Amino acid sequence: MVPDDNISIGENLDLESVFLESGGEARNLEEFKAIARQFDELMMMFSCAIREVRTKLEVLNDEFKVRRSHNPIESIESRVKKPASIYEKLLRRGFPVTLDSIENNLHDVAGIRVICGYVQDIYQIARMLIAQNDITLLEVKDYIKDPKPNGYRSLHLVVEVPVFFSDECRKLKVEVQIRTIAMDFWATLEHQLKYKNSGEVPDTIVRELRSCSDVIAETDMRMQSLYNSLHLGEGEDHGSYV
Ligand code: 0O2
Repeated sequence: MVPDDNISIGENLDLESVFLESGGEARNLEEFKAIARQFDELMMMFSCAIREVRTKLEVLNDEFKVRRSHNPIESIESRVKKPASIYEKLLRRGFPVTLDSIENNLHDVAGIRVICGYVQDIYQIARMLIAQNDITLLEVKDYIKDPKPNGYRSLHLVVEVPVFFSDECRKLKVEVQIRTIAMDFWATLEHQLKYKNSGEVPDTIVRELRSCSDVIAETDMRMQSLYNSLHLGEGEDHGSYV
């Protein structure tokens, strides 16, 4: 079935009211299907944006391996945000639940997590990524320099990347989280603890998590010093982002 003419990609579609009003009627079901198709298309575009940025990171890592015998990146994970999380975040932030709103108001629908060996690798990878002339840096949150009160540490970048489709070039936002293996270990376990306790973690545990994060940060620094002392002259980057 052909969707109604008044439903076109990128228009201010009110997903929430269509969901609520659909009630099994054919016309609304068609609208629902049309919107679902456009939602799928948007998610496909975000997943292509992830591939573009991921390839850039893999290229940098390969180059480092060959030219400098060093692997700055240990692993890369990526995901497109789940529909339920998108919906929850739009509501929590007071944004309309529309396709345009997803694209304009959320910066983490496409997410990439880069795990590095050393703290200096984080800043080096970040600088090299944003120096590329098709990448636009939209936002930086340096939770390494300024950790969250709970001890969360990571460098977050929001970048925009052009993606070429058959009939258009679309600029899409991708959130890149870059952290060390140690920071990732902490964040993964902290997330699991929070999730298992439905977000409610007793104060004693919160304090203990913060203390573990500080120990981890100290260890990251010591590992960086060990690396630098064995690779004299190679480590010009001293962990500063700008
Ligand atoms: P998921 O599953 O990664 O999508 P928000 O906190 O999302 O309302 P904003 O500005 O997007 O607002 O937050 P920010 O600070 O950029 O961080 C968002 C993401 O960073 C989170 O995504 C987590 O992946 C990670 N993060 C931030 N703070 C913490 C933390 O205290 N602990 C852990 N483990 N991870 C954190 P989402 O959307 O929560 O989840």
